[in-house]
Order: sequence, then C-alpha cells, then structure tokens
Amino acid sequence: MTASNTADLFYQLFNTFTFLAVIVGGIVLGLMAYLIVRFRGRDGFPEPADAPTLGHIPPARGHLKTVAISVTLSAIVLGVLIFGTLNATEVITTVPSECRPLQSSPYGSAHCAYIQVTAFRFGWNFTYLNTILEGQTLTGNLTIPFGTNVILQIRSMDTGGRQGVFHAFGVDDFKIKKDAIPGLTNTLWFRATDLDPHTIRCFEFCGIGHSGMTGKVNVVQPGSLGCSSTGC
Ligand SMILES: [Cu+2]
Repeated sequence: MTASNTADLFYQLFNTFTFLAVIVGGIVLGLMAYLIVRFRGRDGFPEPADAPTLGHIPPARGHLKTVAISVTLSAIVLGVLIFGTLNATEVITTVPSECRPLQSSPYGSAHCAYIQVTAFRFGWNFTYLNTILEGQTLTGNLTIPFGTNVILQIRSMDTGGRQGVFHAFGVDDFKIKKDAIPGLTNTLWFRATDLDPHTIRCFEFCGIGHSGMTGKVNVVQPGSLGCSSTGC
C-alpha cells in the first residue's frame, strides 16, 4: 500500500513506463538476436552486393513499410508516456472541485485542508488556513489529517533583510515536489492514506543550511487537532 493518492498515481505511471520498456527492449533485443543468427557469415555465402563497405554509403533499400510500422509504434508508445505524464501532473496541480473555494471552519469545505507552506533560509513554516490547527503557523513539522485532501500553497519568504531564494518542497513517500519561488504561489494537493510519519526535504540547493531543511509529516486521525467526525 502506498502513502498517498499521489504515490498511487506515480506508481501507476512508473509501472506503465516499466511495462512498455520491457516490451520494447524484448522486441529490439529479440530482433537483433534473430538477425545476427539468420544473417551470420557462413562459408559458401558471399557478401550481398549492397553490404556496407568502408568508405561507401550503402544504397537505400527502400524498406518504407518497415519504417512506417516502427515510426507508428514508437509514436504510440511515446504518446502513451507523454500524455500519461501530463495527465498525472495536471491531476496533482489542479485543486479538486469539491475543495474550491477555500472555506473556513466549521467544515464548510468538508474534506479539504488548506495549508500555506512558506520556505525560508533554512526551514519551513506551515500556516493552517482552515480546519486542522486553523489560524496557527508552526515551524518545522507538518500535521495533516488522514484521508483528507490537503491543498498546499507553496511560496518562498525573504528573511533577515535578504531576498528570498528558490527552494523546493517535497515529500519522497508521497511522490510530491514543488518549487518555492519568491513572488509566486505554487499549488499542489494530495491525500495521505497511511498514518506513518514521512520526511520533508528541500529539493533545490538554497545555501549553506540546505541539507538541514528537513521536517516530519505527522498524519493524524480526523477527530484530533481541530478535526471532527463531520469533516476535517
Ligand atoms: Cu532550500
């Protein structure tokens, strides 16, 4: 079982890539092996007239049908991978319609928790805009309700009179990552599907304290920390 709906999406895509890679690899290697054996050099069989020789461009053999088939199959494979990837990206960056617009407690937007993530040198602030821990800003660790859509609004903050720099907020186990850029707010959402703790990291080198920009995601049961049985 995966840690979130986004991890599910990632592994579906990963499995599709792997499946197609194995099929294509099998066909290519199989065909190569067949051709090597079938057309190997043998006594009594002279080189064909159009065999490549050093310093001469071989004549075109005009295998248009073979070219057409291989281009078509390649286009289909690449199309599946490209559109599958674009679709997955679209899903995690588009806030679900049941979560729009942001609504405050008491649980107007019943199953959606909005949290602002502010990256700074060198750490994370989490401001809970509704539902869980509403109105609070906590530094370091992120607390989210289990099974609830969590919408993250990610940005970067100026600190100590210095202009903000690029960071990237990411949680490996959830397979999510998004840049934190000064002057911009990037959005992504996910839903945790287990109660294990997970690690937050910064994925953009941002200065001397970059490696220390870690934190924990604590997944809690709805019913605790401001959630209720009617929603969180
Ligand atoms: Cu950073």
